[in-house]
Amino acid sequence: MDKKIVLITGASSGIGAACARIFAGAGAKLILAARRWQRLQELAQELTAQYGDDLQLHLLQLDVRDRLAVESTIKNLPQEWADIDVLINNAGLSRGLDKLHAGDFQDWEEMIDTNIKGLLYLTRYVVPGMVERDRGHVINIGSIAGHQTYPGGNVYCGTKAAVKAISEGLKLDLVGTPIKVTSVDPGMVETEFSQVRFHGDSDRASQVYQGLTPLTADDIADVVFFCATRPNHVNINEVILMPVDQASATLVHRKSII
Ligand code: NDP
Ligand code: 8X3
Repeated sequence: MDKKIVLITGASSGIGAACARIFAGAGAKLILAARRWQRLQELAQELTAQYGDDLQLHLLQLDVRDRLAVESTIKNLPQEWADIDVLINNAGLSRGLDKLHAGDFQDWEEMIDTNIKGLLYLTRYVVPGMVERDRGHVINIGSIAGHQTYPGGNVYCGTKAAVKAISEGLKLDLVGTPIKVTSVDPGMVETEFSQVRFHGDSDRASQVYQGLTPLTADDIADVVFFCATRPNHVNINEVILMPVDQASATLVHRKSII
């Protein structure tokens, strides 16, 4: 990974921030993107304090839903940041857990625009450069929600099923090039994910993980890093990982609380 350029979307929190930490430790040059500028700056300060001035960082305030912003941001990257080696399409979110027939249109738009269209925009603007340079790796963060639908998951699960299909499609379309495509598909990971899903209702969010040991963002970053560091001829297509306390999208074991 030394001096390879790694672009991580959704780096201001959770899995994206954990990926930034592990790739920074391996000497990668990091492009960190998210909407919350302050959070990106805090992460940059933390990483610089840990790894010193050798660490090269480029921060982007970017909403992945904005196609024109994605286009101009990628096309106008400074020369020394333009040759992206690894794209980690991590930015994503769930909104609500309503039944489909009671669903909120704004929640739907946000999930579809971020999880599907945002991922497509980054891919569309970054991958041509990878093809030209004859090297690169796209790592999409999918979910078990793309493999199994759960009650109330309807549109979120639909977006992650789309990510699964898009990852498979990209792999098919890039065959004959050395570019790798991977989907890392976790079960329950304790991040800000549930806070965002429940629009900031912290009590409801913490109940999601009550009585079980969820995965951590670092667990996912570890797997992403493994996938990114295989020999040139090895492509990890898909990794599904869950906490030991989880057997499927709908079956988890919770220790009883007295
Ligand atoms: P977090 O809420 O902690 O992080 C989500 C990240 O996505 C934030 O950095 C946020 O940054 C960014 N993001 C959201 N919308 C946009 C946008 N429009 N433009 C740019 N960045 C955006 O959750 P996780 O770390 O858990 O989620 C990361 C990925 O992992 C998501 O794709 C999620 O679906 C997936 N996932 C999560 C699981 C879990 O249980 N936590 C399980 C399986 C998959 P900002 O708000 O600053 O823009
Ligand atoms: C996040 C995992 O099960 O909440 O993608 O959908 S789940």
